[in-house]
Amino acid sequence: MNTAAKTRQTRRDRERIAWWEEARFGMFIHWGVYAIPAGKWKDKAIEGIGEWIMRRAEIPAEEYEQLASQFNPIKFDADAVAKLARDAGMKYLVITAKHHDGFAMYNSPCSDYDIVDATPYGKDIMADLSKACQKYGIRLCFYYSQDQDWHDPNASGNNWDFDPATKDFAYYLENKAKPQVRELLTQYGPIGLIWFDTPVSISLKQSQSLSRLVHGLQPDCLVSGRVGNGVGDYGSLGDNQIPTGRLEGYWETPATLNDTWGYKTDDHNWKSVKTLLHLLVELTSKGVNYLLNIGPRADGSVPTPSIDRLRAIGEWMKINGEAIYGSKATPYPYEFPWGGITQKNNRLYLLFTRWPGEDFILLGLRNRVAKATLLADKSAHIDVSQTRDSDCDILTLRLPECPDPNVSVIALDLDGAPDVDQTALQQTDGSITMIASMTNLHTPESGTQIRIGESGVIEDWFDTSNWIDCDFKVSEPGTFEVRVHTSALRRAREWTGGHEVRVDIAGSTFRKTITPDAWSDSPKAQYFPEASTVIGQVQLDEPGLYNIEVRAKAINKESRAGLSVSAISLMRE
Ligand code: FHN
Repeated sequence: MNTAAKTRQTRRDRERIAWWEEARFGMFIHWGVYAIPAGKWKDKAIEGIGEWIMRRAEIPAEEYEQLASQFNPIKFDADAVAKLARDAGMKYLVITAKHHDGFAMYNSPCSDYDIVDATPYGKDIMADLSKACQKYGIRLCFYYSQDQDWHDPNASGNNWDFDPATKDFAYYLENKAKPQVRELLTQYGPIGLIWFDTPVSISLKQSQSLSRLVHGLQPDCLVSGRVGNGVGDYGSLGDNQIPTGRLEGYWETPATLNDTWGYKTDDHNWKSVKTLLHLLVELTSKGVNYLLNIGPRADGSVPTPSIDRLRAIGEWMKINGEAIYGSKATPYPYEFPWGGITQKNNRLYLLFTRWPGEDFILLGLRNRVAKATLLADKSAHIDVSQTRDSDCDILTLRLPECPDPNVSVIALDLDGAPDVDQTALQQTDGSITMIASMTNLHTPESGTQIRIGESGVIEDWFDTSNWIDCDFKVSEPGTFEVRVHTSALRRAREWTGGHEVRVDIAGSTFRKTITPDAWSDSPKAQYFPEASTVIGQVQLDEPGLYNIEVRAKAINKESRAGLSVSAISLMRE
């Protein structure tokens, strides 16, 4: 599935996306008639995400259709939903106008299978939402499943009712998808974006024609990367995917509060406010918008755990939002164990998910810092000192008590645009981390070439003639444990090891099989497991610049992802 956005941006493209780039945080709403079974079909719990019940249980379209006659969401309060988004600090709202089940959650003149014609409720919730969003300054956006439609014989997805051999996707696109997209863009005023999804069979020409349709009807409306074939205005990472390191360009991650998107009675796996804020920090500091989902019940009410969490995020945003809205990704090439960094003009924001205590040291910042401000208490004094030691800039902050155990933010006013040493530097805890995007890729002229994938991890490492290397700076010499970190990928959600690697560092050579010596427990690894393999110990006796090389000696043939290296790390013992 190619979900990246177009790579060349015109001035018009940049103007169109400016509001979205500023917004950083949005609400996703998965709501449809699947909220009635809510994960159970004929008393049987159906595994997986709630809105997929029709496909997972292979419910015949004629039977599933009957759900519409029970759909009466009298508790749906468009005003309260838009206000919840506003109170959470979200700037846009994307609601499922039509999901893969094919049911239109709006008044669709071209179909009777919609909320107005097929339900006892009979009203158009999108008209109400459009008004409410305008009232609260939220951009209304629509999710539209352009490829899968399990209710339609010509669309993708339903092979239990409809013979795939007789499907005519072009007919579906012209006669249902495009007319419905037209309706969505002409019935509800200005729309922020159309969130297309799962481009399983759509061709490049078809993706382009859908995108042209959207831009033709509403020139300011964005098209999500999942329109397919690299055509969208911005890229969409995998569901709940957090990249390794900062990304270039425009990216968004759709994410869940629990595990499902559409409401399921038995999904109580709610993420804590702390985790959600950590994810917000991680995504924003990497230049990725966070589109966080709620799944209303069939009666239209929003589950209380969702409301509570969003309100708590909103409280945090009131104090710390300036570090999020309109911010750009960190100027640092690597990640920090204590949190993330964002930037805006000459300001750098340090977002601490782990408060460092009294003294905090940041290495590699070449600017002069005029002032440090704690956003939660602007009157708190923060002592700033800057020195330069063996070719490295050292900034020390003397910090007050931790104001917010979830995330606390310090703004640094700099003497110019952030200027940061891009070398891998040894941190004060003795560690050195080189993430995949910092390494040099050496690829063969023929054969499969490795590349840095959309999530910042090395992909396509199937050919053993590829290799990588990276320079790093040691300031405190000693014995170091060397690790290679590997990650699951979007195309193969399961982590696989079994590859043999050779690592060369400072005259020592190690051979090792990739095994999960330690699993990452960071929120980032919840849906895309990450493991590290201990390669060996190396003695680095002098401070200075070193180099590390990683080669694949054998690739596990069973692995669909290949050797997916996310980072190399050294830790002084
Ligand atoms: O299949 C859908 C899924 O139901 C949900 O809508 C997510 C949200 O990003 N998108 C698809 C899977 O990636």
